[in-house]
Amino acid sequence: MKMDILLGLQWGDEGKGKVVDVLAPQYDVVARFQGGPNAGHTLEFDGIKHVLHQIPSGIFRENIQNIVGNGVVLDPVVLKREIEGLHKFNIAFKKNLFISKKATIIIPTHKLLDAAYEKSKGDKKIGSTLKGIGPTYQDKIGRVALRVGDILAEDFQEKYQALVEKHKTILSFYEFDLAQLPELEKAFFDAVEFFKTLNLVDSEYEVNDHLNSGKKVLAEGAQGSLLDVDFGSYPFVTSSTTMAAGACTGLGVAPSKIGEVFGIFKAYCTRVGSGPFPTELFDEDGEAMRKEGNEFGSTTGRPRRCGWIDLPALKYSIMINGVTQLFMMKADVLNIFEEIKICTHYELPDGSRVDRLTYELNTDEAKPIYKTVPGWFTSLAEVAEYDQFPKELKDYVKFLEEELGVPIKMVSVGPDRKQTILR
Ligand code: 2SA
Ligand code: MG
Repeated sequence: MKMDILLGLQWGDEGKGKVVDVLAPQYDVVARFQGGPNAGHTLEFDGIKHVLHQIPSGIFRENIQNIVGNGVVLDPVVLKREIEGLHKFNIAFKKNLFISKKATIIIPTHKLLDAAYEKSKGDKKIGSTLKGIGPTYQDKIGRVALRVGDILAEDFQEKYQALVEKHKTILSFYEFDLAQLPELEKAFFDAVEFFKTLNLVDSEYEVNDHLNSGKKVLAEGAQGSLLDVDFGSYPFVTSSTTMAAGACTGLGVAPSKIGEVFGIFKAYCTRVGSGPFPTELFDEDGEAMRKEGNEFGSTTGRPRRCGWIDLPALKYSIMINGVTQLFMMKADVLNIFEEIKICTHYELPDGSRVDRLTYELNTDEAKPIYKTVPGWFTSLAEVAEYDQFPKELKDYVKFLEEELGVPIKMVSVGPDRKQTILR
């Protein structure tokens, strides 16, 4: 069997959690390959809203195994809290959750470093979620990080202390107050004990064994392609490989074993944190989108920046990921607009038009060129199949599909599992 990949094509929060939840019944395994507690995947069913940070979105299904791969950075404190928070739903963690021993551990000083680095950047800050993501990946690449398997070894405490001393030296350079560290460490070691009771495995064998025995595996991306450390709007990116190739390195699956690549995008655009966003709206339309779409960070609660859909950016993401099917989310948020804008190009100060995200493209100077189309301006609450879509929505879907060159196979018209229309 080949492994399918599902990922976001914008700046995150495209609705990946919901799509995984809808697709999950077709899969035996759901696996996370990058990111960590910075992610917030929202799933809504039976009138309850769940936000998952580190646990794969297949966890609510009894017959699905959930794997956290080596490419992930894990905060034991957040994981413990997340698992405890789900206890009332009788989830079979022992049977269905597996964590790579090669995943990297976020320790308390990584979070302090995240805060210190952000503070030192002043108004050039990344707008990080302050979950310690950047400093942890830095230590991984710097070959000094602690990995999940290390917590089982006798010298874990020593290894931990060596890393903390290193961090303290850096933190003293930033004159960072360490008063909260003892309390954070207490919670950390408490969570590490809990962590030892979970299934810690060599997940690359797990995933490949599943594929070889004919099981269906879905790799679940976090954040979005435009936050990828190589191809995103650097330096305003996260520190992991969020694109499809990251599923290979983050799970230990060969490129020749990749099947479908599902690209998720919102019918408009949002971004949380700093960095360029050419189609961002600063007017009442943006405000209305935020309110209608409830666009607030599901991890940090920060208001998300909102704007119209950006086709050059989407085309770029489709290219670097090799997307084979598109899923459009949150179409219902656009119900409130009589007219909808679609950015097809950027105009540069010299008057030329481009639709490529080159290194030189200065998005502060690039002006989005819009095609304006009529909105459907009606509720989609009663829509249960594609034929019932208002004509304007069908036209919107068709126009995007033609421009993007990849079929839009699913359109979401509301938060519930049931409000997901297949084409
Ligand atoms: P970090 O914390 O180092 O990964 O931050 C670097 C940039 O990546 C952005 N980022 C995100 N963008 C959208 N959604 C994310 N997850 C949460 C959510 C975010 C939240 O689902 O809403 O609750 O605020 C996410 N995680 C990281 C971040 O904003 C920085 O621009
Ligand atoms: Mg999110």
